[in-house]
Amino acid sequence: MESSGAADYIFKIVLTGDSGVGKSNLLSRFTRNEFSLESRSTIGVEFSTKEVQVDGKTIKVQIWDTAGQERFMAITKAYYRNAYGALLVFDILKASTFQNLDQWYSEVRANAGVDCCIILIGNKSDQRHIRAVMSDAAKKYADERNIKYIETSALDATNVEQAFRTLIQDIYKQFSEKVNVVKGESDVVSLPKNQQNQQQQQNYSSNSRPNQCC
Ligand SMILES: Nc1nc2c(ncn2[C@@H]2O[C@H](COP(=O)(O)OP(=O)(O)OP(=O)(O)O)[C@@H](O)[C@H]2O)c(=O)[nH]1
Ligand SMILES: [Mg+2]
Repeated sequence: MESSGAADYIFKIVLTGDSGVGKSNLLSRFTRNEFSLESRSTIGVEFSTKEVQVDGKTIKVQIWDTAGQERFMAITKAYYRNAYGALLVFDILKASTFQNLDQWYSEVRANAGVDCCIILIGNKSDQRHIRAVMSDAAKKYADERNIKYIETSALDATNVEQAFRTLIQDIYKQFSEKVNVVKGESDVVSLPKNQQNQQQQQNYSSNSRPNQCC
């Protein structure tokens, strides 16, 4: 989608998980509809944006693609700060990437906040005939943490758009609920409506974040 330069809201989201699970390709599939069989491992952090429409609003998402290699952990976890959502990615063909999820999950919770929306992504579903992690096990992991589970393929594009959109919609839904609370409180505080809107928009931009996310 073309950037209109006039987004209603800006949400920051992060991609996290072991090296090689397909984070960078999920991002390039979502933002540019591109896939590379020989993509290089991310060094530190990369960044893309995309605008999406939700509920008649234009939402600009800033997507931070973090390196999965252990040696970058000190750098990448700093980028979880102020994130409203995260895609926690593992490779359904590689059990170790599923076993390591706790580490990534804890880092997101510790640095982005307990309220950050998280979706568990089992990537490389195009190769599901040789999968090492069963859907039931991944679903159970997600259910125990009260998060959603989606299987994707960056290679053939299955569910990639849906995964990002679900996360963005979840963040927006949480945001709308908070706005309703603020509106309720504003009956008492009586802020002018234009000021309320400005304040709410700032709260959900990447630069200002008095409260943790959804
Ligand atoms: N079959 C298949 N291969 C994929 C898929 N997504 C990514 N790959 C391949 O997996 C390898 C690693 O993909 P990347 O996107 O670079 O992985 P990453 O998670 O960004 O890795 P780091 O940057 O090191 O953290 C590449 O060879 C991709 O072509 C997928 O959906 N299906
Ligand atoms: Mg990468």
